[in-house]
Amino acid sequence: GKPTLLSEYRPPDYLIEAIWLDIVLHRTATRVRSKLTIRPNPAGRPAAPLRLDGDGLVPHAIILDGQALPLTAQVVTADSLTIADPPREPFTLEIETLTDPSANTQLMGLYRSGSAYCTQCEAEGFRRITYTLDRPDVLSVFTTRIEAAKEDAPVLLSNGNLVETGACEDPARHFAVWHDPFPKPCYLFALVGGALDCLSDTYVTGGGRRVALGIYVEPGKVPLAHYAMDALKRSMRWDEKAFGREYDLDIFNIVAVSDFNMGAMENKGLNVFNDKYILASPQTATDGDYAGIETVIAHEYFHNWTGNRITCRDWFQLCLKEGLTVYRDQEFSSDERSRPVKRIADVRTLRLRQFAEDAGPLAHNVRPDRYLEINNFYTATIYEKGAEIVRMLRHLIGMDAFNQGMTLYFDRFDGTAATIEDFLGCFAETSESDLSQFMRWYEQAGTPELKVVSTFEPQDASLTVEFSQSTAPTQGQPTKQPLVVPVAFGLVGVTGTPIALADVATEGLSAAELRSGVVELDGPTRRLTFRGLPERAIPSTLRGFSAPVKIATDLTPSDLTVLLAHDSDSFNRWQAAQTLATRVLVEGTRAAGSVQRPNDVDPGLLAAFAAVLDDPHADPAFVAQVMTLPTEADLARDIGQDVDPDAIHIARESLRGTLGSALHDRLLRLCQPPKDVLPYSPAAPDAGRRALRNTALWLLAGGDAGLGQDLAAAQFDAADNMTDRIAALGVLSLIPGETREIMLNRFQVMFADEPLVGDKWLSLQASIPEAGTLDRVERLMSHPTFSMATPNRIYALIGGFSANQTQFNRQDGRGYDFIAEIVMTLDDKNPQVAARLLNAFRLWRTMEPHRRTRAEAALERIAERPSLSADVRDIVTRSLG
Ligand code: DPP
Ligand code: ZN
Repeated sequence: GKPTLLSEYRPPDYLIEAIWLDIVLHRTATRVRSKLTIRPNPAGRPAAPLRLDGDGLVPHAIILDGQALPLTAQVVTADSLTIADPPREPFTLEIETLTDPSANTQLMGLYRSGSAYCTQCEAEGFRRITYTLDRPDVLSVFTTRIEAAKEDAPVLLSNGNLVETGACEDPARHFAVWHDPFPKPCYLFALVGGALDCLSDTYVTGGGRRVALGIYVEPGKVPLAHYAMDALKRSMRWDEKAFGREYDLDIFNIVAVSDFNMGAMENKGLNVFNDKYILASPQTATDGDYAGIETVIAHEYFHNWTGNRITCRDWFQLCLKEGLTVYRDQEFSSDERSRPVKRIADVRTLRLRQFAEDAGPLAHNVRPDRYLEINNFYTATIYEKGAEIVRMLRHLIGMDAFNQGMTLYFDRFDGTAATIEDFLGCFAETSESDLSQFMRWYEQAGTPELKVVSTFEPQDASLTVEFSQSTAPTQGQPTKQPLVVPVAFGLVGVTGTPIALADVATEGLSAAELRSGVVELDGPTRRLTFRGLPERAIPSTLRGFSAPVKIATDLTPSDLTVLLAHDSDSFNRWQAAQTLATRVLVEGTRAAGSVQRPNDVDPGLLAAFAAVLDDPHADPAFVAQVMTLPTEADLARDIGQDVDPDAIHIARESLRGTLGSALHDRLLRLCQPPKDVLPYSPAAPDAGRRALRNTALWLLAGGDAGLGQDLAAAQFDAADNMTDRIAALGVLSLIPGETREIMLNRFQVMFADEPLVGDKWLSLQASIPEAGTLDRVERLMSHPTFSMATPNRIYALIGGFSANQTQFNRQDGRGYDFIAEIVMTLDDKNPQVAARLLNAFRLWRTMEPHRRTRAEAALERIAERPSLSADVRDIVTRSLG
């Protein structure tokens, strides 16, 4: 195919003011009649032909202003409907098509999930329902009539407000009419039909609007939707308080479906969710699952303003709604939970997913300038890095100008399809600053590296700090420009005393920077000097992770230990621990698996970890984060070339063992069951205590597998919640032998009727870092728990395996071959999920030569396949490029 280019954007030649849909649901033959009112767009080309998008459609009738058109190939194909010489005045087009939702395995457009009908239209799924101008800058008012057999679909839902329901002439059939008064692009259309139960509630907005809330689930699952409902109401309240945004319809519905490619979808007034982000009980969901539900509920709800009321002009602007909405959901969760711990978790995710993307051939701009398949751009770069850009903006212009800018954006662009330039323009205005250089964050791929070199002169007690930035080339972008990097900065005395910047003589800092503590680096280098310091000072750089950059500091282990113990910025305390551990692990990897004894690890590091464990005032969730070692994937990315995943694994297991032994008594105390047994609550403080206990168990088991096994087995049996149970099983899964298999079986039997718990069971086994895992995964593919038709099952087992660093990257290449085979098999049925799995190869070039050759061969095999979807073709081509 030909790429779509940002530079070739043109306004549409025609606008569709209204779309009436009349949809008669049938499992294999759903009839879709649409009536479009179309008029020439004054901003478009006059008298241009009208070309509507379709995708695999079967047309039955086309009527232009009451006149039937011949269904010739010049007029209509499965993929387009063309009117060569349309009327110059407004006109109507009526179209009838027939579609088979049961045969729709791509899960785009109208499809079946379980016994329900549902839709997914973002990005280009509406054209699989009927012919339309399928682009986000065409906004239409939708009215949707749905008809079905009462037995087949007692519940009929669409966007907006319910205006009519009734029985049909045939008393076994009924209908519902929904009207959405807000013009919207068709990617926000949704329809659901089926036998669903509903959890109902009401919400009254600050302005007094009564909103009927409904969460629709499979029959019998209403008790599992209460947490989601609670999260929804808290999100609605928060958006009023934080951004002054109220909900705007009388109804807000959410439907949970079990077959869904992505996490969830923000369709106007009718969100459709992957049920994994709705259903939860203490017995089946972990603390992480609850946090995920809260986040995704908030995210989709917040889209009502950032995405729906203000949408994107074109798909290049995807980060306009996604980055901003991730920023908003992160802020929400920070307010609802612990802000420092949330920040650490978000940065972990950013590094694991986005830095990895940036480090390989799939690196792309936060605002791409070309795409072959837009589905492949729902990435960590668009979402997570997009959110970081919004946060940087806040750091740079300050909270007040930022909030004013958001308000201006909402006021000015409500009801429109906007661009990144529109968005940034609002902040340039409210901050009276020039953001043109800042714009580079959207236009330049790759993770910048920030180097910090500091020199202390004891004679005059002065400290000089030199910053420099550089960004390595990425595919298609050989040279990089300097970015505007907000560096939140402070000083910590070598004895741990905080040193306020205002209290020392400084050179090179503006008054505003002194006030805010945010240093703006906009050139390749910058130098700051501090004089008259009370003692040697250690720079604390990039506090709160104020910019999405890699940081290289010259801090010594003892400097880092001071920061870990004393920095007033929690993020940098955690970062100090990570840096210390990463250094030990990278060195250990270099020693290629020479097993370290406990005394090989710097005693300073052990003492620092011990001190964190001993701190009676520390938040357990924070301590758990400090004690959690960098992942094998993080280390592989940091090492960046000639990676040997086995050596990384050995080094990390060795450090786990060292810490487990050296901190044995402390960890054992933390592993004791809590004294007062209170009912489970997913709230942050309780979750934090569980996280610490489970991290301690993991470390302890690294030092003493026998003790670890006993403790984990006891915890598994005693657990009244999934968090503790799956954590125990996770520890057991790392200890080969009979006990592990017995416990895995027991778990499976306990939760045989819970597909979402089955996913945990599958992915846990797929992550076992042992040579037998691939055979195990292949066996599990024929276990009744697994199904190649359900994305969640595939993500759990196959995705779980591809994230397994040592086993996906097996030296014999079998891991690569296995994933390649699955990608090719799946591609015929569900190209989106196949393309996602293929992302596992994103860092193949950083592997050592032997593995690199194997990975390349597997990719070549996919590329040579004659019939590939656009999705997989795009990823495989870029990966090899
Ligand atoms: N727009 C969705 C979301 O990110 C993805 N389909 O919420
Ligand atoms: Zn989103």
